[in-house]
Amino acid sequence: MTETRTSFAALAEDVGAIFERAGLVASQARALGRVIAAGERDACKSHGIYRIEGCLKTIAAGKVAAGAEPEVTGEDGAVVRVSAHGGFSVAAFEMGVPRLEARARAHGVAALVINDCVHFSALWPEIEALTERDLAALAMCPSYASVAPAGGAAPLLGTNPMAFGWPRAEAPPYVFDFATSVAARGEIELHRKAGKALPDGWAIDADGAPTTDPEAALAGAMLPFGAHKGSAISTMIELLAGVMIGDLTSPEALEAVGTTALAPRHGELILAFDPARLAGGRGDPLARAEVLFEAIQGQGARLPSQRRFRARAAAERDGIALGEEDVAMLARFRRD
Ligand code: NDP
Ligand code: PYC
Repeated sequence: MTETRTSFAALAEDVGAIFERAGLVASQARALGRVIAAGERDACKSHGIYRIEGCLKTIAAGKVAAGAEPEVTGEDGAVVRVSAHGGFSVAAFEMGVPRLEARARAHGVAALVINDCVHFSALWPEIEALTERDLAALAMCPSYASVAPAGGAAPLLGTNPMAFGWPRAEAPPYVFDFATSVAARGEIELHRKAGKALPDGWAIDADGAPTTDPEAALAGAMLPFGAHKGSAISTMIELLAGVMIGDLTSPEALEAVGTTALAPRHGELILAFDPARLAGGRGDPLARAEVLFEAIQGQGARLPSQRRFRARAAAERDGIALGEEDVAMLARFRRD
């Protein structure tokens, strides 16, 4: 298969232009271009250019406020609140970050609440925006009901991603970012498109029986990771990043949008921590963290995001590799 190489900047601009042509206001379109190009650059295919089609469908269906500019709707102590006013989450996050940083520095810990956003993206770009500012960070959001709770057999919880980051002085940050389902729904869709069976243990069909058929899984329910443990963490995300911030839970988001084929609309919660401030002089937290990371790697284990950072380094050196299908897809979106 022939590969085409492109740069992050060129791909981000290309994708942003596709969204501007589809009617999205420039601030949202460019933010989407950056986050989708970052997914492609870091070899996170489930949240790379494959997502363009779903976002375009969401715009065409009128399920995202294409002209909305985010707005800071509250700043109160350690809490910053930004409304996306029905637009995609990414521009709202970018608006909230400097305020979140200032409040985390002032209080040691601070929260960014994003309300009324359409959310399809991976969380690690947001986490890295905070680790770059020497803050530790935790982000989470619901999605739409597609995961059965442990012991149940029907979709109720979302794939509810949770991501954490810790800044490192001499190395890329420690970052993990995962769905609380066994895999992201995007992975199931990629298996369906490729005609590949799912690994065992990812999903059940509409009758509640285990399945490796992606179509049956999409019609049935995905399973939480770690059985009751993932189910409880996913429920916590519904509570903290849905109920607590006055926004939609995954079942409510599905009811509002009406289909899992479009990007869901709900809120997001991002917490930022100032490690030096919280350590209160009891040792250097960044130096102590390095001891732990060294011990993990000393056993031959890898740190989360190392695969991603390797892919990023390769893409920065050689360009982002796009296959023929990807190039054709981008050309089609440019024409449509
Ligand atoms: P993965 O299972 O692919 O990866 C989860 C994390 O674990 C990554 O940080 C990964 O690092 C790390 N990891 C994987 N294997 C190892 C290993 N052997 N040792 C150490 N670390 C490892 O993620 P998911 O499929 O669960 O989620 C993919 C993306 O989907 C996420 O970015 C998430 O935010 C997004 N998502 C978004 C949703 C939304 O509503 N917006 C909903 C659900 C998911 P590495 O990348 O380096 O492999
Ligand atoms: O991959 O599970 C997923 C997902 C849902 C919403 C955005 N991504």
